[in-house]
Amino acid sequence: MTQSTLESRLHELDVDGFTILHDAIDEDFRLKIVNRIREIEEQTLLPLQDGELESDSSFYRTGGILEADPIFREIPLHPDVLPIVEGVLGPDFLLSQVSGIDLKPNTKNIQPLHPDDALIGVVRPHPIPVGCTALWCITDFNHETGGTRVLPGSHKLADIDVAWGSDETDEIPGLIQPEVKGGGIIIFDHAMFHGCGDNHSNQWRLGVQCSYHAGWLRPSNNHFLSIPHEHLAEYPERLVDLLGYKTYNGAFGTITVPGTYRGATSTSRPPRDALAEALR
Ligand SMILES: O=C(O)CCC(=O)C(=O)O
Repeated sequence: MTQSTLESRLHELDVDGFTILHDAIDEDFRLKIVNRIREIEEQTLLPLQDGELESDSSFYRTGGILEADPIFREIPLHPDVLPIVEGVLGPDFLLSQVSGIDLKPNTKNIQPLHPDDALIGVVRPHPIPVGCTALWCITDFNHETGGTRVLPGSHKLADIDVAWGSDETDEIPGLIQPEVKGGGIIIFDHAMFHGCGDNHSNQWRLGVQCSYHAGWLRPSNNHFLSIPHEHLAEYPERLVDLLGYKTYNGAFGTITVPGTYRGATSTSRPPRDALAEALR
């Protein structure tokens, strides 16, 4: 990527909160990703719980994919994505999570618009970005398939004028659902409001969400590498929590093993309380 292309991508991210790299994924690699994620889904999908119906969920989420197959390790290292993410987050940024999100066909998947950094207790608009997602569009993303809806410029808003958790967000002025063919990548600032739409088509809609965080979002010391695991039994439990073995709000610091679970976007609600706190 040339310096001037990089600068124009960063300008788009600054103004709109997102940029789209079309045809950014090698076609053979894209097909390998589809096949491997679908295999992992088949092999690891958790059984339905007592009373749970397949129709209760609208998507499959596959986590831990870096360990599931070495092919996925190329994803966070995409040579056109890395300089853009560095331009947004600064040097030494960190990988936050990589997972597949496969929307079921003919399903109500609409997801309340949300920022990915709702849990970060920093007043909006943030003075600097704290996170950035590269959403790999593995199959076609558009209105028919439930492509991601984005609200350009919303990373610079304190909030959006819509009832929290409302699925009826299609009327928000300025909301768009960009057409991205399988092989494109949407890169967005975590503060930008976005969410997937209903999949009206007969095909599954597969994306891979690759999220990065600013490098300063971590303690000064790396306790996981500094303190041998086998010594932890001698530490007070509270201290072990403080070292990072307890999650923040159940969402940051989770352990992910390769596997697929069912989810329902239309009933998944971002933590409004956490956001309200941040806005106070
Ligand atoms: O898959 C998409 O279109 C967006 C998913 C998303 O924003 C999320 O799960 O937080």
